[in-house]
Amino acid sequence: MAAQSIPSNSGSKASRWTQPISISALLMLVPFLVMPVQAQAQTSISGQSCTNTTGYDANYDYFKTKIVVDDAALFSVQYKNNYKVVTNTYSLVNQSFVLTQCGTPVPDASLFPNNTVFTYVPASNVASISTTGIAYIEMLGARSTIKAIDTESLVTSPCGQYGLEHGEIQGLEDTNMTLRAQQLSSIDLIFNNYDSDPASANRTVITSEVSDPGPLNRAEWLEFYSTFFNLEEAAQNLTASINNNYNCFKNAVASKATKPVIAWATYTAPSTYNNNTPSWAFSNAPYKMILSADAGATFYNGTTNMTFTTAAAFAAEALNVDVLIDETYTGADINAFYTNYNLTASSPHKFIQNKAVFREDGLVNKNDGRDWFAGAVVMDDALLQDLIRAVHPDALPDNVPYNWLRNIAKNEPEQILSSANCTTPDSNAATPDRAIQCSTMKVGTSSASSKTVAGTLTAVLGFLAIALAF
Ligand SMILES: *[C@@H]1O[C@H](CO)[C@@H](O)[C@H](O)[C@H]1NC(C)=O
Ligand SMILES: *[C@@H]1O[C@H](CO)[C@@H](O)[C@H](O)[C@H]1NC(C)=O
Ligand SMILES: *[C@@H]1O[C@H](CO)[C@@H](O)[C@H](O)[C@H]1NC(C)=O
Ligand SMILES: *[C@@H]1O[C@H](CO)[C@@H](O)[C@H](O)[C@H]1NC(C)=O
Ligand SMILES: *[C@@H]1O[C@H](CO)[C@@H](O)[C@H](O)[C@H]1NC(C)=O
Ligand SMILES: *[C@@H]1O[C@H](CO)[C@@H](O)[C@H](O)[C@H]1NC(C)=O
Ligand SMILES: *[C@@H]1O[C@H](CO)[C@@H](O)[C@H](O)[C@H]1NC(C)=O
Ligand SMILES: *[C@@H]1O[C@H](CO)[C@@H](O)[C@H](O)[C@H]1NC(C)=O
Ligand SMILES: *[C@@H]1O[C@H](CO)[C@@H](O)[C@H](O)[C@H]1NC(C)=O
Ligand SMILES: CC(=O)N[C@H]1CO[C@H](CO)[C@@H](O)[C@@H]1O
Repeated sequence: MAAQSIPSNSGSKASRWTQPISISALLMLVPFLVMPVQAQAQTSISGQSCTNTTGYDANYDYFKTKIVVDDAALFSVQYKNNYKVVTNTYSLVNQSFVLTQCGTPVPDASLFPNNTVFTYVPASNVASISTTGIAYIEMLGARSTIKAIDTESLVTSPCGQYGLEHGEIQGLEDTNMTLRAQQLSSIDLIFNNYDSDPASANRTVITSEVSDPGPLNRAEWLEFYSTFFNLEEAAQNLTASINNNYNCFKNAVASKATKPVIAWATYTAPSTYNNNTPSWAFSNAPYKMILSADAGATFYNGTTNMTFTTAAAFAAEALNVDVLIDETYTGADINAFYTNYNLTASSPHKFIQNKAVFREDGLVNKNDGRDWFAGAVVMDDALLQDLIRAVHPDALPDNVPYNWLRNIAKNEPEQILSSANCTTPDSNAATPDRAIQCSTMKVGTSSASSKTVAGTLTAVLGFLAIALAF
């Protein structure tokens, strides 16, 4: 059984598991012995198809749009005329993928490290082991290539659920490994966050979007995924749009005089995994620090320790936290929160008095699968929008809807995603980003003085320019 993938890169701390997974499986990122994979029957996606073998021209550049990695820290892409070398440079992975334009010759395997995976592009028959990978592939408009999904009961993507219900996508078997191997044997390429299934290392792509230490880093993994589908142009357009929108939100709160204190916290119940010792901890994941700062907040992870063995010690450290994001997996309402942290509605903590306690389960499926591990990893502009709603709601239009971060202190409900929410059942349609368009947003739409943020910024910048000119 595999896990829903984990977006937290918690620095020195071990990742927080959200679904059962064998820790030894995580550690099995052993080098893979790999030989070039033979071409399987390829069908075209998005109007692309294999190169006509007889027409192969070694001097022709088969990849017109090339990725330039400028935000992500954990992958690289190198282009040759008829193949590209994509490398996951995360130290725990350190593996290259040689993507050859199908119908053209595969380069000599001896030129590459022996754990290199060879495949043909554009891929048209893939599986995603994590729900995170589905979100990336769908945003690129390549859902038609997804033939199998693991942890299918946790899929939040409405169109992913639609595909499963309509037999376009199969769920991978979790208990009968013979059957699972049979299912995977018909798949050309398997995206996984951790390791590979038996006998499929030479078809597995390990992705590390959840370990890349910044929100825009994570979004840029769209470009990593795109190389497998020759969808670089779409990926560049998407990341440019996410970055622009993200930076617009960031600018909209940059001049806020107050920077409310925000903390991301987890309660870990006693269990056999921790010697029956409960703990209460602040997160210091780099992407959360960056997101918090970009939302106009002051990131807080304690003054003495980050992890505490009594609720009282944690509570004492958290007294002046204005906004608390509770990352505990279970405990869906404010009363459960009070129980987990041994607090009450009359505790003096600012986040309680402010009614500012948020959870990451604002978008879930009917089985409590969390879109936090899927859409929220890639749609970083929408994620920043959610965080600004938690910290500086006045910077956003009135009643802007929430995505993942819901306020349990105000009893905001979980929003259930089902196949009925798939508004683009065409499997080549790109999943739209959940963010509002920041550049056109009207702040305080209920008042007569509403104005766009872009307009305000222009006015402020214009004023600064005049001031500086003197
Ligand atoms: C792969 O190469 C490494 C050294 O570069 C070597 O230690 C290892 O045995 C090789 N694996 C196989 C299966 O050849
Ligand atoms: C991939 O690996 C499996 C077993 O690990 C092997 O049976 C298969 O032949 C390999 N495929 C290629 C094309 O080398
Ligand atoms: C492949 O290319 C050759 C030479 O350019 C051409 O004669 C042939 O018709 C092409 N085949 C297809 C299926 O396009
Ligand atoms: C990554 O793998 C390459 C090729 O096997 C090797 O030369 C390099 O030292 C590795 N880098 C790290 C950081 O392990
Ligand atoms: C596992 O799947 C295989 C292949 O479909 C099947 O032959 C076998 O009976 C299954 N085993 C069990 C225990 O269901
Ligand atoms: C990318 O954006 C450019 C400029 O807006 C547009 O012309 C092009 O069609 C877009 N391409 C894709 C694949 O979205
Ligand atoms: C901080 O950690 C140290 C060592 O783990 C421990 O001795 C100390 O009591 C902790 N402080 C608090 C406030 O929990
Ligand atoms: C919970 O807090 C109360 C005081 O607010 C304290 O008396 C009690 O011992 C605490 N319980 C635990 C389990 O920490
Ligand atoms: C999902 O669809 C239902 C109707 O089927 C709708 O009520 C709900 O608002 C939608 N949820 C989201 C988050 O779009
Ligand atoms: C208690 C603790 O470890 N606090 C850390 C919070 O994060 C900053 C970096 O922003 C560290 O310097 C602190 O040590």
